[in-house]
Amino acid sequence: MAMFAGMGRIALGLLAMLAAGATHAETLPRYLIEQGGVKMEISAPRADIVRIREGQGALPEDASWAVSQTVRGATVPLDVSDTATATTLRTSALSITIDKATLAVTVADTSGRVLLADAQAAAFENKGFRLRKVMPADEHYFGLGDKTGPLDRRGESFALWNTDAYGFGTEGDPIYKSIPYVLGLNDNGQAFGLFMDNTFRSFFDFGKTERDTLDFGAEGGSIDYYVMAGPDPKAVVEDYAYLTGTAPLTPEWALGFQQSHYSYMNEGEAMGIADRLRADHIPSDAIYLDIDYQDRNRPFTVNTQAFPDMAAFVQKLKADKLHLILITDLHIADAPNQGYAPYDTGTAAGVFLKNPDGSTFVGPVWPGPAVFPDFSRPTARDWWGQQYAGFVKDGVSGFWNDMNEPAVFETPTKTMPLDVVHRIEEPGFAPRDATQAEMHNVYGLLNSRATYDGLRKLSPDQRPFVLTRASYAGGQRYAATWTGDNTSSWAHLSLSISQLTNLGLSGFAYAGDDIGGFTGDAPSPELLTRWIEVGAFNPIMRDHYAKGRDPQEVWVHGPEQEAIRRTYIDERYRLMPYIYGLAEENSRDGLPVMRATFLEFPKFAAAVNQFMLGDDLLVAPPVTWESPAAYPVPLPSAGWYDYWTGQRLDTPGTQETPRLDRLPVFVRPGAILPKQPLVQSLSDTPSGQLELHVYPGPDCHGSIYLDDGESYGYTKGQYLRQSFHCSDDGKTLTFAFDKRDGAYAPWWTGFTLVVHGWSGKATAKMDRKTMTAQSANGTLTLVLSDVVKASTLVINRAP
Ligand code: MIG
Repeated sequence: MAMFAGMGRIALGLLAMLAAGATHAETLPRYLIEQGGVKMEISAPRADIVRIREGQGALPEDASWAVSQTVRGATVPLDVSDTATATTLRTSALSITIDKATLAVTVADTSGRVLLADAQAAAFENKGFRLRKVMPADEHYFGLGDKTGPLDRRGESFALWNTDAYGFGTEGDPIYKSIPYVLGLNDNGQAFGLFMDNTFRSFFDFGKTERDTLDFGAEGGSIDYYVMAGPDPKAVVEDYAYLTGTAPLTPEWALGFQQSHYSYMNEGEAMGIADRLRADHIPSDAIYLDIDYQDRNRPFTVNTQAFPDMAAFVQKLKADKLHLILITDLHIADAPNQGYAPYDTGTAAGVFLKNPDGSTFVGPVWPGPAVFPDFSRPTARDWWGQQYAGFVKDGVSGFWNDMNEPAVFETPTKTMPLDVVHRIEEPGFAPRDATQAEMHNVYGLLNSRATYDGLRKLSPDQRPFVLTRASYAGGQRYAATWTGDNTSSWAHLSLSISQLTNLGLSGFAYAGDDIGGFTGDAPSPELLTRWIEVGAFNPIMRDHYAKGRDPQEVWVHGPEQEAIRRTYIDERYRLMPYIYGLAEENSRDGLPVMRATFLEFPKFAAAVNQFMLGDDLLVAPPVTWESPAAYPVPLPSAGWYDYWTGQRLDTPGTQETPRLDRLPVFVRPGAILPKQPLVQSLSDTPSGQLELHVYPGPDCHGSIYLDDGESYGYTKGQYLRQSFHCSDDGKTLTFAFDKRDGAYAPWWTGFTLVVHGWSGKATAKMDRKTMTAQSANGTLTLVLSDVVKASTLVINRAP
């Protein structure tokens, strides 16, 4: 196989043609076949991922906004074998069979499980195409980002066309993002992945229109898709992360509680919110300013009547240990000769999108007539990045990219005409003009990419925080996201759970929704309380709401509701070592922070609304929020623990009677959860002991990850990582500390082990030291000094 590695395309094509006619096995890096004017190329960037490209007359351009050139260029050898009617290509994990007459493809794994099979060969229609795949009766479908509807997409159909979907319904479609990636899961818990890398308006139809057919396609562009083998769902998520990348590690403060409103109108109002958060002891880390901080809604300006000194305001917030996040929309006011620098410098640099006749496209948005940067050009992205220089200098910590579908007012399409001209200057692509029809769905991703890259340049040692509304596959590399303008209703609270878990499966580990709801009437006390409870276990936790309605900060419904809400926010802050550890894990393997239960337990039939935070916590909200009736909570096995009481459950499920102050959360037997003392802001260094909560059970493990939470020191050894394991034979619990890794110094004085499900006395021994300990309320507490070396603690249950 090595001999093919350096060969050019033409030689490969020739070899492939030879291979196609040969009866003996051969090995090729890419397989090419042509039939009836259709050219098809099959390659495997990795043994468990196959890429299929097809075009009429010619193969499509080998280019992508989602998948890097390195990944697209990678090939593992394909073993080719032939029969009279079909060719089969094999990697160590996959087998791909192509019908020579029709080019219909069947992808199977080496066990013979069919992952995805053509019901019909690809059809080229108008300027686009359509693929029809067999949809097995026991297959369920997930992914597609934050599309509405139930978690499982089976029986639904979706259009992918980024849309400003203000007040979208629980079945509303299309909404803000286009992530053409699907995870299939069968009743045996086996999964596969499918990613169609196409930015044109596209669709996925999961047997809604055509029974038992998974139908997908696009209005333009070419056929370029990947099938991933799994076989378990986590492996598919990791495959997709390999293709499209992972989210870079967030600044830790962005995992704290964030308060936002459209809009806090002036400094006094915003400081009032900051001060109240502190006075009421609501742990929190960020405040947002929405469009009204600007001068006449012009991006990168400040209304100095309302905010006389942004740098000074940032310092005041900093004294309250809060970060400031500013909205920065991409619609630059069309304001020539007015001294509006973004317009003047952008025009001078020629960065704005054009009409087909070469004039600049102008469309009305918040500032009135506006022009739009052409983010597919590096010069435009650099120019955009520089716009942040002033705010970064002022000390602003994060930026919010809204309206980047892009939204345009006063037009029924809610966006710009399809013939607006973008210019592609990107490695892999031929330098060329492209229409809005091609670029629309990737525009939001490119906007957030420009923001992220700009911030990286402006403050090289600060991890950026960017929040985007629109995006495309791979957008997780640049920004966190939220689900847009939801409604203050129970149905939307439930919807948030399926949206955020599907976003997590689709690469976006950092996702949140407007807690309490954005549109409609302000939430009832119960609705806001429940939403905050659930939000405490979401990756991003932001309370945000629209103009012209009653406020919905944590305190608005009086002390009783506020106390419940505070309990949940407090708990999130105590759990921050666990949550931050999940974020760090995500940066390496792409596993989301908030998880569909099947990611951990592929055969477990979870109830609606159940979800997991990492691999240890299972959150089980009521299925119907307002009903006082008891509801069943299925659990993956017996032995799970109630998070709040620490009590071990002997059955693989329980009943819950809804109580407003209780959001049921359960802990995996075998979990070791790190928790820290409560702080009011993540800028505060906790003091005291790090708690390790041990929940004895099988596969007992946990870990801690720590760094300074904001810089890139961790890439140069300034981190702390340590794993823990335990085993329990009923008499003795053995707790093992692995050797600590990394140079970052911990804040804690030592570890406090809290072992749950314990009764009676215990003697414990570590190194040569013996201690006795007493349990209370079912937990055994052991206060230790810091443990840096590999060590074993043996805890004997006293007879
Ligand atoms: O047309 O900036 O989704 O979060 O508060 C509305 C004002 C524009 C839509 C965002 C919302 C934000 C609002 N924006």
